[in-house]
Amino acid sequence: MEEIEAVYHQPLLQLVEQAHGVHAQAHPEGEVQLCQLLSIKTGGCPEDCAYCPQSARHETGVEGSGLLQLEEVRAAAGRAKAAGSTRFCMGAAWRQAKPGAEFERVLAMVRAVAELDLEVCCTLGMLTAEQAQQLAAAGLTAYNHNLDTSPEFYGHIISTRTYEDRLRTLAHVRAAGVTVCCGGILGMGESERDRLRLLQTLANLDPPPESVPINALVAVPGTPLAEQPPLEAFAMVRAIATARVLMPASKVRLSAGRLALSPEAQALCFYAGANSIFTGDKLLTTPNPDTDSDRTLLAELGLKPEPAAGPLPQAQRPAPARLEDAWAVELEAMESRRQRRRLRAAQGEDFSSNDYLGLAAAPEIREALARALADGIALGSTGSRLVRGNHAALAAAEAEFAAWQGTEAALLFSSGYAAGVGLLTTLLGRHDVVFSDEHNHASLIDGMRWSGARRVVVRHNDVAALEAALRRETAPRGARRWVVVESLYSMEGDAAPLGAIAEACATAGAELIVDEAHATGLYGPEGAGLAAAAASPALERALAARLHPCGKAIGASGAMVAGSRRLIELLTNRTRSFVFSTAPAPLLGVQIAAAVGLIRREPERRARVHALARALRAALRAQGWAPLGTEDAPIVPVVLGAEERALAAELQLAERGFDVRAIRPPTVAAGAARLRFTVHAGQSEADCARAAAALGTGMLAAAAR
Ligand code: SAM
Ligand code: DTB
Ligand code: SF4
Repeated sequence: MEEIEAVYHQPLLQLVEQAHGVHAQAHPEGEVQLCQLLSIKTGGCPEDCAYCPQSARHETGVEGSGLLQLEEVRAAAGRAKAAGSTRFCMGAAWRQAKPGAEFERVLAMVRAVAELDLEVCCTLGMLTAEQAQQLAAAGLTAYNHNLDTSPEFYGHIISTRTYEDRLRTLAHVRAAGVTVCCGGILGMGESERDRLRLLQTLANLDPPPESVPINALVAVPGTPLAEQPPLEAFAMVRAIATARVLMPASKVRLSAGRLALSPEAQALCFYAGANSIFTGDKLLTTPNPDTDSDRTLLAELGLKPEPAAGPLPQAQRPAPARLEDAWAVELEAMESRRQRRRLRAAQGEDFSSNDYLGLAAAPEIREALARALADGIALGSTGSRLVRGNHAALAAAEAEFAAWQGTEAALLFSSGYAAGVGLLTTLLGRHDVVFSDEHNHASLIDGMRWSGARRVVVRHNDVAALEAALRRETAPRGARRWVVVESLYSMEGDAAPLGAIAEACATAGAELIVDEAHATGLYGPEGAGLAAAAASPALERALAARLHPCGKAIGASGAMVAGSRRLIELLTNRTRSFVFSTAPAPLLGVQIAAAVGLIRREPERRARVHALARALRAALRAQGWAPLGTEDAPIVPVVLGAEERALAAELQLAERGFDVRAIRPPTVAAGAARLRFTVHAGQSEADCARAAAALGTGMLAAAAR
């Protein structure tokens, strides 16, 4: 208890700062889950909860109602979803849920809401173990059952049931595999110690509740607590911050009582770790801020509604007890969404790989590897780079790479993902702000998220939007601002306006990080990439690091980060995906060095790729398609819209001997499913024409016209 007191009684800003730090480590920052409440059975409750307008023992004028009809609930849930809520919570003014027709109707409601892919929560009073299991089987995500206050103060508020009753229901919920939503109310006349005892009790539940609603008393005339003075805003902030520190992984919900909280107080609550609110102008029976004012508040604070998580197995159906069964259910759910992917051997003419220059099988590189093998190169690296794995071939590849890029140094990572996540988690501080192109690769997004920096997503390749965001979004004193972009986008096939982006960064004093995944080897002097091509004083000033995955035009694997000697030394010391990985096999160093040499010596390879890209685009246009992307870029996407169309096109091309892959949501936006063609130096213009014809002569082209 002393520890909790020490957290709670810190100077307010220090407490908020601590909580914010905990929050940033465990949750995507700047996201707030929107939830909608619906009272499915109102008033007339036999319990004597002193705060509650629905108790039959208080004269509150709440109009009672019987249990709503299924269709009313389904319609309300549909409206909630359309308004952006991702969780729907149904409350009934019952002491306990009684078995029978009404409970069956509640189960049907749970099923109906789950079918809408919303998280489903219920609060129905006490439950038996069997009822909890029935709700689980119907698809319930969470059960809300609050402890309300400390065990010591509880008797002052409720006499008709005990703390132990509450804990028993919570245990039934847990045992059924439903997540627990459990919190309390502040401002009922309890002491500060009572508030801390409540938080302590919640945090000591094993595991702690996944969801912790913190309510401020809505003092309803007619209830025994009608005359309670309003809760001090800072008490709410302290309780939220302390809950966040004690229960880092839980959703902390800023629940009832927001009408009495100023926007500034709510802002502090969000900063301290609240990441959910109830929206809509009514809670269960009492008023709540209207949707428009909440929307304005969130926009002002730079917060955005948390996107739907996608159907969790738990949200859909009870999680089977056996792990293998639970995995089977999850795989089936993917199958039913047509999102179950399978590893398969490549077949057909290659119009899908990223081996743009044909180096993955180049004889010159084979020879370099054969020579190294003949010279007795070690096959395994035997340890991490900082221990025994720092093989001369890896260091030589880095030196060759840096010389090519014109940077002081370079560092090899075992994959592009490891490099992206590692670079960003090392460089970005949690107080920093990072401006991220909306089409950045998942490795960059994960790195930005895990860094804890505040992420501002900027419209794809829109320099004016970036400039506006840089003017608008400032960083706290001592923190930095970063811009993270790719130089050629993998699913769009278009190049970034790097010169203008660098100017914007230099003007705003922001640092720039460029991922050259698809441009390395194809553009710029000696194929060094688009950053090298865009060289300018502004780029020189702004560019902090560039990332060069080696599994695309270089035809190998791994990834290099290129930059200053200090940058590379910092990464060598601090980047966890580097420090804690076994070094790549020395042969990878030989392969990358040989490929870089070839790229520098043979400009004709990339010239071929650019010519083929133009040829394929022209051939597709001739068939009536509108390929995306920069004219000479080797990635040639054709948007087909619906997933089914993209899949049918993939199949049709496969039947005709071409390997072209459909790219579907969530990799691209809904309704923007596409085919992603790529071209390779070894192909001919005639090959491109045949591939376009294979798409164009099919029923797809007919349907599109
Ligand atoms: N009958 C069920 C029960 O007690 O669990 C469910 C409904 S009850 C209205 C859900 C929760 O809303 C209560 O546990 C309480 O924490 C909160 N609540 C009720 N009236 C409130 C009020 N006037 N102000 C703040 N929170 C309130
Ligand atoms: C919770 O802790 N707060 C929500 C939800 N759980 C069910 C309910 C608040 C109700 C406020 C009073 C009313 O509107 O009746
Ligand atoms: Fe009934 Fe729940 Fe209100 Fe208590 S809080 S009176 S149990 S509806």
